[in-house]
Amino acid sequence: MLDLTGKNALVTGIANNRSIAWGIAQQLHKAGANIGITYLPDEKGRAEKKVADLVESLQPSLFVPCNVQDDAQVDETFAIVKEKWGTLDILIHCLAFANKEDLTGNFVNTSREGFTTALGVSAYSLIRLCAAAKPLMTEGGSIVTLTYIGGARVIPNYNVMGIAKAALEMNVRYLAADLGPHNIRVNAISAGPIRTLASSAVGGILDMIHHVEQVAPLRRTVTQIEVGNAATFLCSDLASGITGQILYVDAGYEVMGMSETKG
Ligand code: 0WE
Repeated sequence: MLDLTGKNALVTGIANNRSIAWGIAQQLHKAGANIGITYLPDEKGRAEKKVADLVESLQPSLFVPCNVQDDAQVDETFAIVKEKWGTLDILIHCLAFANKEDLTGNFVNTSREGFTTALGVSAYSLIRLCAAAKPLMTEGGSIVTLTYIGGARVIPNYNVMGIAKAALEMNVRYLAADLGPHNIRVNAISAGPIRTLASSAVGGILDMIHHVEQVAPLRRTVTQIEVGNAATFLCSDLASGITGQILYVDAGYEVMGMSETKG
């Protein structure tokens, strides 16, 4: 029933073997999808080698640099998709960035430049990728992005990323309405906290994981593979009636009130 054979899936946001995007790519591949990978290029080409080595087992038929802050790189990425694949079925958006100084301390001190950076990379980029993907999704499509509960409620230190995720979640709804007539579905997965390159760079992530292990209904955190399974479902025909939704994959944490107690 869940079979992505013959589907072309472009996955953004793999940095290393802890990336949630890596969990998603593995599960899409397992379901039979043809995989394309974009990576964030760096000056020394280290990222390219690292990601290329990691994804080798998925035999990606596309491997392209794409910094979403550069419109030319986005255009080039989808020109390559069009040339090599012709059509696109699945787009996975796992991109976020805020300046480190904006992920700690007093939110009120967020700078205009820091706000613009966070919203541009983390929220606007979804609109841009959807616009580029739309003409290639001629047989319909499924687009999945990653969000976090900090976009819906206040999480200490998440700060400007919370505003970026709130914008991203609203993007999902407007994009779902806009692209729905083309049979393109747009959904987000709100993942619970996971130790990744991005989360480990912020102080206190282990305390947050410990908190989730105490209070989440399942008394544990989630894995990249569990997020990958949910993404694979959303990209499959099993989810053909689902668009514009935020699906919490968080061991149930989101339903809890009084979460300082164990219920
Ligand atoms: O969305 C995220 C992480 C996003 C992120 C992380 C970094 C760290 C390094 C965006 N930009 C940067 N910039 C850097 O320079 N998460 C959901 C993980 C995360 O980040 C947090 C969290 C959690 C959870 C930040 C503060 C508090 C909790």
